[in-house]
Amino acid sequence: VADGAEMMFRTALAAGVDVCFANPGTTEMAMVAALDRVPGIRPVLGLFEGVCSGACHGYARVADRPALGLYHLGPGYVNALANLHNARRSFTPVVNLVGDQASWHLPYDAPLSSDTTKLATWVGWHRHVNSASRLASDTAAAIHAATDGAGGPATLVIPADTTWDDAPPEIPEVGFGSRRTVPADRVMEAAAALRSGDSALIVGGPLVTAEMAADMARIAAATGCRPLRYRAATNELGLGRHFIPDIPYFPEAAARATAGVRTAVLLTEGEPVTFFGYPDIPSTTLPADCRRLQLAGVADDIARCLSDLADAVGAGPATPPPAPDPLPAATGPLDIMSLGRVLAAEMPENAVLVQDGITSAAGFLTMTDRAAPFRMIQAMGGAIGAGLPTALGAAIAAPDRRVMCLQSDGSAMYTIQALWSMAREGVDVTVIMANNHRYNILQMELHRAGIDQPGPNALALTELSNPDLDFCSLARGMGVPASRATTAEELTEAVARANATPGPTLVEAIL
Ligand SMILES: Cc1ncc(C[n+]2csc(CCOP(=O)(O)OP(=O)(O)O)c2C)c(N)n1
Ligand SMILES: [Mg+2]
Repeated sequence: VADGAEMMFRTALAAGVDVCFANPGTTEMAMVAALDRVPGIRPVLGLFEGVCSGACHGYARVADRPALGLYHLGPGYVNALANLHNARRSFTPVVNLVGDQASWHLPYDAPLSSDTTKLATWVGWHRHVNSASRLASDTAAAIHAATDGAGGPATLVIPADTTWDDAPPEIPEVGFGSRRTVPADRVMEAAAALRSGDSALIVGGPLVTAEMAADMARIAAATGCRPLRYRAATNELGLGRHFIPDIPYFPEAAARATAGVRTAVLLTEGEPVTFFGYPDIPSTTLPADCRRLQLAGVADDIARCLSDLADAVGAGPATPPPAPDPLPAATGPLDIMSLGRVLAAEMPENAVLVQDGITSAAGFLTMTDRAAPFRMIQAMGGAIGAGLPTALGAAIAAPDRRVMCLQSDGSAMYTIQALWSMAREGVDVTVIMANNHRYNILQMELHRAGIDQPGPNALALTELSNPDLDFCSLARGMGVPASRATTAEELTEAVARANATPGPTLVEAIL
């Protein structure tokens, strides 16, 4: 006879969910044992739960189906939450299996007990499993919930007895959810609005493909609208693809990007807002008197809606974008521009780039159209510590592609142990560690707040020095070969070598 845990994994496998990023404990032992009876599921150990949840995010952003995250009661799940928040904000399907005390042990209030079900409410759909006979159907419900509409994390709280008790051997019906189709009359209304002059077409959501960018360019050519991206979690970019600018991060730049827009047609999550509130600056970035037309949201099929919209405005056939000027080779000391040039020049064809460079990515982001075609993943939730785990998950999902990871130093240290999982799994990842020895963005924010000469305490909380972090030693200590570059020539050489070497390599770029 099967137990609940075995039927849980068999159900996941029946849906094509076959990777489990895990950090287990005693309450999950029946699950751990069941993985040897359901060998189709690949277990990947993460040495911190935030590694597992970030890896689930990266995996789904490439594989287009969820992975399982396996966690140990409330404390383990809480450790996973920041990257689950990033997954939710990126509309990424993830299925969380959170072990809990055996139901009859809970009243004794043992040390690891907490209100796990209450914690599970934080990032979306959640269910407490009541019996072993329900575990498989609850798993099917979680898989559907994670993939339906907008997509996002779905969490099962699983008392240990429901995993080890006998369960009926039937696999329930299980499958993925779907997105909605935007009705034709709404598309016609938006087409008219785009033609009204001074209009903008703002697109985002889980994935903006090269075809979607081409449709945006066609619609812009037909209507004169301004095409912009907003909250696009994954983007297909690079040579031969239309360069559609993002609405910038800082509010002044964001307001400039949308200045003069009188009609905005939105196919994304809500209207553009600033990341934070600042005194005397509006929270929304569109002009106050601009008409907003929400054509599609993230629960809709945005790709289909865009192509319907292109038809509705009578757009011409897709044309290739104008060829950009060739990039001059980067030379001399590293800065964010030369770092960007090296990355653009060394991007392997069809790579996946996990972009978590924070301020060090600013150069590269102006020249994405010079790189060989690639897919870029960025965590939309703003919780730092996403990059390395996301790269781990992306690489497990795409064993035939090189994963590049542009990673800033401060963010890296939240989940640095993802490097160990990369080494253990032997995944092909090139990490470019942009080491500027500081929380640079926070120093920029201090400057924005009018503090030009931060005091010693403000510096203590924003400098990553004394001691300096040695990322080459950290990487080697976790089984990842590493080297350091201080010039563009050194970085070019090291990245080219890393890209030609199977397995993970870290290149520390000193800025
Ligand atoms: C979970 C979480 N904690 C803290 C922050 C606040 N925060 C935003 S950026 C940042 C530092 C980023 O430094 P680094 O990764 O080195 O990038 P840099 O700014 O130097 O480019 C911090 C601490 C956050 N966004 N998320
Ligand atoms: Mg930094």
